Amino acid sequence: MDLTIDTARPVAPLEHFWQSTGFTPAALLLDDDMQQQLEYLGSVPFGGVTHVRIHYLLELVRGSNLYDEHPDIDWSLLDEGLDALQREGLKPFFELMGNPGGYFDNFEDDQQAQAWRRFVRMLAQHCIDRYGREEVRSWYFETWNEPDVGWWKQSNRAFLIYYDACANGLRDVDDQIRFGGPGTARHMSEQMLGLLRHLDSGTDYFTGGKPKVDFISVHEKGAESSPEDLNPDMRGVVEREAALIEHIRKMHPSLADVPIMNNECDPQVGWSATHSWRGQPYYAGLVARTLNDHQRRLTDDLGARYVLLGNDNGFLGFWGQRTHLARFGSDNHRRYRRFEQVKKPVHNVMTMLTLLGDQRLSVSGEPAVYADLGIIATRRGDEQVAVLVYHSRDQIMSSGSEPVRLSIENVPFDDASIVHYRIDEQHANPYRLWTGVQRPFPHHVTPEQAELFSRMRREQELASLDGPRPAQVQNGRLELSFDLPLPGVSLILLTRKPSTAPGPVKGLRSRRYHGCTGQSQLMLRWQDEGSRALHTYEVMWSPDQTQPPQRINEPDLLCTAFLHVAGDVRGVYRVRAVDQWGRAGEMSAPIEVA
Ligand code: 8U8
Repeated sequence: MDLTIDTARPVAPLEHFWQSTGFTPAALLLDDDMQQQLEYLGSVPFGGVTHVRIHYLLELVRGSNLYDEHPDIDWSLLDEGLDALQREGLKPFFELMGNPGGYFDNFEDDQQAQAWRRFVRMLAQHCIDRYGREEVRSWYFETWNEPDVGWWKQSNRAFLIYYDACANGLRDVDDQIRFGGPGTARHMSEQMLGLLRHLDSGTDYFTGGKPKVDFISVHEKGAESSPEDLNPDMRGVVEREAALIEHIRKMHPSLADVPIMNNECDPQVGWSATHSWRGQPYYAGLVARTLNDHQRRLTDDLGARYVLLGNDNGFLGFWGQRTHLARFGSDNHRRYRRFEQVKKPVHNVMTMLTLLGDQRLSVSGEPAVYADLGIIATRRGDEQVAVLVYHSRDQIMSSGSEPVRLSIENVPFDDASIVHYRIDEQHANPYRLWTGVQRPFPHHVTPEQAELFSRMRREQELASLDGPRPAQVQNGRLELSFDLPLPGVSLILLTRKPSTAPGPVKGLRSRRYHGCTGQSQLMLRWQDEGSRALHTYEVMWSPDQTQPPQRINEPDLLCTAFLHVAGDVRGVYRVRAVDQWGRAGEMSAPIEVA
């Protein structure tokens, strides 16, 4: 593949529309292992994971007298769950799903419809009081999950009344809160078509006017649920979404400009079934390719307002399950609060993607949409050029390698540094270490495996294949050649040297967790320093304030989290940022762990 990128020719803004994940049920938000996962999700820099879509959030709400004008509502568990997200800078993608107090089983009953609207109004007001109006406007609110496959127990008519009750409850408080649906599971199901008719030509149950809608959501996945590793059909996913977009334009032109999303865009239905590719680079490659195919086919070709693509992969589970991290330890979350978690390649690809710029660049030689090889070439102002190249195929057992030649032209700076990050079988792939040993069952991690976990954690960070080093930019032109294995994802960053060293690291905090290997664990989290010229964070430790600090993170870190695992984790911790020229920023204020 021979590609020429013209840095001087931005073709369109690049929205980072993929920064979302999801899981179920909401009660997991209260558990240590989910909270540790949230720390990792929140540590992806620059908001690389922003929205978390969660079923049954309203099951965390307890209430009585919900048919009354002034019901008694206890928000405390919901608050605890949403606080856990907000602590990590994450936002709920809030499905209005659940049955608080058990009052709601038929929205065709007017008393229940009115009560639901009132309840949603109180919920919106409560969220604004607690998190602020601007913050809540940056969330999404959505209907019940997949009302077409059994999550919804009421009639289709009741669903539309429920829809209007949600919309009006939110609008009663703030018209700028974003609301949509229906998040249906089956292609063009009656529940999707019925909602489109309602939004286009129906009347709002409460106002008699036009129903409110801020987005239309759908779920399209690549393969059905099966204990087998079916080869996913991600092209089919995009084409079915295209068919929905065409249907809306043809049948409901008044809705043609409503933003659209697939907020469960998973390669295979059935998050908990074991498909070992989910722990491997194959899945990371599919995510990169699928979002680029969405961008090209739906945004570029069809001109759709495509606003969000979510992988529903924020569950807790093992290598083969649909999760960001492999979790080891007892399945009984509540009783045995000891666990280990290791990052998967699909987590790290979110870090690669967040490093992309905000303008897409013109590329010549780009393969057609749906090709195995693809590129997303971007820049960010005059500071950075970021180019992602993937090699991915909808076929689980396939391998090989392709030569890639990049010619980057009109680079707007000379004093550039270059760094090449890579995910493939040999890079950022801790699963290969797991399979290389006589391995324990996930539920029976023992102290003998401490060494294995420390090796997997050395491997779990996004690592550089080449650089950072000075780039040979000549007359604004840089040539680069490499082989890209299948599956594989490369990210090349060309960065202008900032005039100053990184700023100080702020907001350092820590939390203890209990692992399974007998070692102590301390999670350190800090705020993003904000520099796109970052090479690594350095986590510094000393036994006390009088001793010189030493770096304890072996791998370089682009993320703002580090789990310190050691016999003892007492002492003084600090963190600083180091840029690609080796310049260190000011150390954070220390925290002392007794
Ligand atoms: C197609 C389909 C049929 C059905 O009976 O139930 C479904 C349930 C179907 C598709 C999706 C589904 O649930 C969603 O998908 C899950 C999964 O494991 O793939 C989860 O990711 C989601 O939380 C759930 O909304």
